[in-house]
Amino acid sequence: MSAMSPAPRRRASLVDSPLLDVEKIRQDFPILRREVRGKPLVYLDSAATSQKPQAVIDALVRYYTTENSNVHRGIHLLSEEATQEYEGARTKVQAFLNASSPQEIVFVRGTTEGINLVAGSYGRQNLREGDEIIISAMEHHSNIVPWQILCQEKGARLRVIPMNDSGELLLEEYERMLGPRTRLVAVVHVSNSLGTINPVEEIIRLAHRQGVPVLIDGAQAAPHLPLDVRKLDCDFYVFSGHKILGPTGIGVLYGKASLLDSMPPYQGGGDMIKSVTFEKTVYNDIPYRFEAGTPHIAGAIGLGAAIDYLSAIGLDRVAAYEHQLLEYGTERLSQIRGLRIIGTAREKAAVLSFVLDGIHPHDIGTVLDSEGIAIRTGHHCTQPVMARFGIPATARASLAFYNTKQEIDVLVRGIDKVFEVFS
Ligand code: 7TS
Repeated sequence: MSAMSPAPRRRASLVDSPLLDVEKIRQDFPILRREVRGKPLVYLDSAATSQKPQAVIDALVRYYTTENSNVHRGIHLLSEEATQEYEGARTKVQAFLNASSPQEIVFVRGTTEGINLVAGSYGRQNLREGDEIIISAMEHHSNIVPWQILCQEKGARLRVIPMNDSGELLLEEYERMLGPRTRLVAVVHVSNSLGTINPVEEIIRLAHRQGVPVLIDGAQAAPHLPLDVRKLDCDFYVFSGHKILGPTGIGVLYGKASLLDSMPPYQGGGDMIKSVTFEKTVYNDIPYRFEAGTPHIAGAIGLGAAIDYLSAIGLDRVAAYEHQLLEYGTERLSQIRGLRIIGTAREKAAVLSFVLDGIHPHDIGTVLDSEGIAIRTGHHCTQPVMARFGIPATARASLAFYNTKQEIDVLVRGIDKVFEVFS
C-alpha cells in the first residue's frame, strides 16, 4: 500500500475493548435483540437479575426434553442421568468457588434462603442471650432481617459497622466491635445499591483472630469477581444463580464442611434423612441434610451451564472489562449537572446509583423506560443505606459484561431527556 493510500476504515465496533469480544458475546443473549417501546433494549438492571445466554436456556430445554426425572431415588436410567447432571452441577459450583469438596455446596433457592438457612440452623444452635452478631450498614434486607428474627428469638443483639460518605466501611469501628460476645459476622461482598467492594479478606481475618465465623453475602460479587473461598477463608458464602446468568429459584450456600457437619437440619422432609421411624429420624450427611424435598433439578443444571459459560470467558476478564465500563460511566455521569452519584468508594463494581436534583427516581425510571432503557429505581432493598444518605431512593444502572460504552451513551442521552421533560 502506498503512503498516499487512505488508511483502511475499521468497522465501527460496539466496544473498543481488547478485553472481550462483546459483539460476539451479545449474540449469545437472545433477549438483547428485542426492542422495548420501539427502541433497542438497553438492559442496565443486571444487579436485579442478569440476562441468560442461549447455552443456559438450551440446558433447561434439554433437561426437560430428554432427562426429566427425580434425583437420588429412581433406579431407572433417566433418574440416574438426572442425578449425574445435578451432582455434576454441584461439582461445577465447587470448582467455581474453589471449595474443598462438593459436600460443602448446598443448593438453595437463592441468597436469601442461604442466609436464612445459616441463621435458622447455625444461628439457632449457637446463639445465647446477650450474644452479638455483626453486620454492616450496607446490607441488603436479606442479610438484616434473618439476623433480626434470630436476635429477637434469642435475646441477642445486632451490631452494625458504619460507613463513610463514600460508602466505605469503617474498619476501625468494626475492630472495636469485635469482642467476646460476638458469635458471627455477616457482611456483603459487593453492595447492590452502592457498588462498594468490601475488603472481606481483612474483615474475615479480623473476625478469625477472635475465633468468630464469617458469612459473606456474595449475591453481587459472584457475577463480577473471581472467587476463591479457600483463599478468603470465609466460613459461609452465599449467592443466587439468577444473578450469574442462571435460572431463578436456585442458589448456593457454601459452608466449610466442619461447620455444616455440626449444624442441625433447617427443614425436614425427603432427601435429608437416612432413616425414619416414628421414634427417631437419622439425618443424612451434608450437603443432603440441608436439601429437603425435591430440589430445583433443572435450576441446578442451568446454573452449571451458566458457570461453564462464565468460566469460559473468565471472571478476571469480565471484572477488567466491567471496570472499564464503570470508569467510563462514572466519568460520563459525573459531567451531568444536577446529577449526584451515590456510592463513590475507591473499590467499586458494576453499579451506578444516582439522584437528580428535584426529580424523583421513579420519574427518572419512567422516562428512561420510554427510551428502552431498563434501570431500577427505589431503595433496592437497602432502606438503611437510603437513610444513611438522607434520600428516599436512587436510580440505579447496573452493568454486566454484555453492556457497552454505547449503551452508557444512550443512558446519558436518556438522562438529558429526563431533564427536558421535568424542567
Ligand atoms: N444480597 C444482595 C447483596 C443482593 O443484591 C440481593 C438481591 C440479595 C441479597 C437477595 O437475593 P435473592 O436472589 O435471594 O433475592 N438484590 C437485588 C437488587 O439489587 N435488585 O433486585 C434484587
